[in-house]
Amino acid sequence: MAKTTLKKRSWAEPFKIKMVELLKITTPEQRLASIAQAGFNTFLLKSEDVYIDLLTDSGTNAMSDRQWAGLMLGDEAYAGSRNYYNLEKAVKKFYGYKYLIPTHQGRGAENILSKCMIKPGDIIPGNMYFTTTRLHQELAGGIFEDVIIDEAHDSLNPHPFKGNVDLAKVEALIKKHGAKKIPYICVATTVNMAGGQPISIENLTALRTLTKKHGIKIILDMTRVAENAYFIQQREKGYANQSIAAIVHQICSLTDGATMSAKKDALVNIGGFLGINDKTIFEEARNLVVVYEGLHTYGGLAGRDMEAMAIGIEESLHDDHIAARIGQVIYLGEKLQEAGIPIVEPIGGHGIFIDAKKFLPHVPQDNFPAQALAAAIYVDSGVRTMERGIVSAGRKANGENYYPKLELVRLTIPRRVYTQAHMDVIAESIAHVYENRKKIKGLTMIYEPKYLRFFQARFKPLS
Ligand code: PM9
Repeated sequence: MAKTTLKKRSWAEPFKIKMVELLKITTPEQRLASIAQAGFNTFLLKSEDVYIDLLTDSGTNAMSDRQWAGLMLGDEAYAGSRNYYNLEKAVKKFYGYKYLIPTHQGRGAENILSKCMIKPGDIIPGNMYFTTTRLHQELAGGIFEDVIIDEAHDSLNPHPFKGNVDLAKVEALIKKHGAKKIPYICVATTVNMAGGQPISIENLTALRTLTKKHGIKIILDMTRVAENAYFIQQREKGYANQSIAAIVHQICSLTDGATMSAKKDALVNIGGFLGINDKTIFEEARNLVVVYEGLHTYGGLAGRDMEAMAIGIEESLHDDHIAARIGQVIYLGEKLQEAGIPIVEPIGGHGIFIDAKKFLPHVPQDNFPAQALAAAIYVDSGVRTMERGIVSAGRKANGENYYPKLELVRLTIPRRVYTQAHMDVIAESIAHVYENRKKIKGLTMIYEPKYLRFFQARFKPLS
């Protein structure tokens, strides 16, 4: 008998399942009624009407048994909870920031930071906008300027670090406005709106040198920093033998502070923080947090949530965790590529981003192709995805729509939640929708809220 040899070795999740949550399977007729009732906005669906929920990886992670045990150790004192000190220890040890302000989630930290650091008329460069981050910058009177490399706006460009900052764009802003008008550069890891694309250590180091020369701070959006570190380990010369924890520490050391939505990489269902090295900014932030979030030793969180976060931070940096997490995203992405679905390449860290302009070339951007596609996917299989295009981009201060180059539907994979079989079902559904794509017409918006319209806007089909 011929001997079979394994061509490659598969990865598998570094955990086993201890508890399950049952899902409801609905009919296409039921889903059509649900999405119509939700104004063709997947944010407005009831979760019980969803089969596989890829709306977001935010707060949707499965916590470990260690984290659940941590919940029982919650010290719910109003002031000075021991869990706060455990969290402070974890942030110092793994990220290296000197001072910690806990917040209820990422945007709580963005609000405090923006209020502390931005004066009206200031310029805030960033490697692509993020919805809540830009809004807080604008509400503080700042003006966001996109300084990501051009390659990031092209869904098919294979650049391995599409999250990189274009230093020439930063220099041009310094020349135009003067360094005094730029309090900090906001640098995101695993750039969300670009399709989960990483920034390299080389680029961040060069940015550090440039900003130091001009006295400009770097504030990291470290929401998905461990995923970014994985791409550095896999793709950047000199990092193949470094641990995720070491790379994450190095990323943070190149910055002056960070905002964190711990609901993503840090493997919790709620929580965030502001980490900062400057004592003056810390003292102002510590004062402001009591206005908006809660006392500076809980920042809107229960003690038990801070404990789960401290444990989650440590678990998020395990090499086997991150390899399996991104391995699952890549598994789904490759299935979609095999089916000829146009997706953002290279495959990103936290999800697959379908290029809706290429998927539905017959639907103009003013008729919300990504929004329409997300609704069609839900009707096909009960898989809930999210629009990341013109609806998410919102309007400029003068009321005009932003027209982002990328018009995407995001299939975001929650951490430690779904199996490979779920990924197969998702890929089959998208392929089916693709075969029938000509039937998808666009939408018109019939209700538009003033802020972050993608959360609550309502639509109706064109035909
Ligand atoms: N991101 C996401 O689904 C949840 C809200 S928007 C649909 O991707 C970055 C890079 C994020 C992020 C949230 C926040 C805000 C900041 N930066 O949601 O307030 O991806 O915890 O964090 C979402 P919070």
